[in-house]
Amino acid sequence: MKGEVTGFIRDFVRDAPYLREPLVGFAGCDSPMIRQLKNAVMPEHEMPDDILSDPKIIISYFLPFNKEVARSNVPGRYASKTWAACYNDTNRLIASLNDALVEHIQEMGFRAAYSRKTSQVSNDVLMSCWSQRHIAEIAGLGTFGLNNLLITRVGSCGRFGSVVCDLPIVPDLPETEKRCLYKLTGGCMKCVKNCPTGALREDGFLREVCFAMCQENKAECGTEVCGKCAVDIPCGFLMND
Ligand code: B12
Repeated sequence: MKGEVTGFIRDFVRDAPYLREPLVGFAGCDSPMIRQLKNAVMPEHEMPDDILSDPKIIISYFLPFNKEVARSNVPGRYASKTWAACYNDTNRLIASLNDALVEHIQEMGFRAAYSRKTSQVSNDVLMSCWSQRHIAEIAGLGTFGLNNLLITRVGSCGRFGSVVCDLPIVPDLPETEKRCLYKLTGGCMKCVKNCPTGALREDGFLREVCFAMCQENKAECGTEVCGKCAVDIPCGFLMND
């Protein structure tokens, strides 16, 4: 069944011209790490059974951008038009993929649903009640980098989505392999150097400062993005596909 779900996701996004092949991981709804999200993120973080009764598995997927998208976002202080367009396109793609995946799972004779609370709570609370990166980490898709992004085996430059379901699937285990050069060697820090505002620092991440930069970009390119910490870094792309 893992192969069926993974194949469905890969086929669904195959024609998106700005993506590489997706990664898919499976988190067990009874993992103690899921319960801990109320502490790690916030008390209002949803639990899988807020989304679907008697849930078994969270399907988490990573949609990696291609190199052209990343390269477009390297020069200058502001996000490229291509980066902004890909952000908007992947938002739509994630929504339609989730709907199609739910339908597909129902056709397989099982139940599925997804969180509707994936945006930030408000401009004052820059967190969501369903943290895609934390879910992806539990589903074995990657480990956190100094850039504060989840670094998968194909890199950190891309987007995450997820669907809760009751498919009888054996969960994947969280990865232990660190891929962030700073965490491995104390060196690199390219993401910190790329950050145009100092939001990303060696000693932490200032989300309000990052958000202010995303808003500055909105005035420039119409979309609240930035992404300089996801491009022109050694961990943006880790496999040559
Ligand atoms: C709110 C939000 C923002 C806010 C606040 C950012 C933030 N860090 O929270 C703002 C607007 C500033 C923002 C900016 C960006 N965002 Co944003 N954002 C979100 C959103 C909606 C919720 C994030 C959230 O609630 N985080 C929860 C808090 C508690 O987590 P946190 O601040 O990251 O802190 C945790 C990690 O650092 C982690 N951690 C760090 N090191 C380690 C080590 C270990 C061992 C562990 C266990 C944990 C850990 O623990 C911290 C505490 O829990 C998600 C979508 C979603 N629903 O998840 C997208 C999301 C996180 N954003 C994303 C992206 C791409 C961006 C930008 C690049 C903008 C852009 N698209 O151009 C920047 C990057 C900022 C950065 N480097 O983190 C992607 C990340 C993809 C990836 N590869 O990781 C997401 C997942 C959207 C998606 N669907 O793919 N974002």
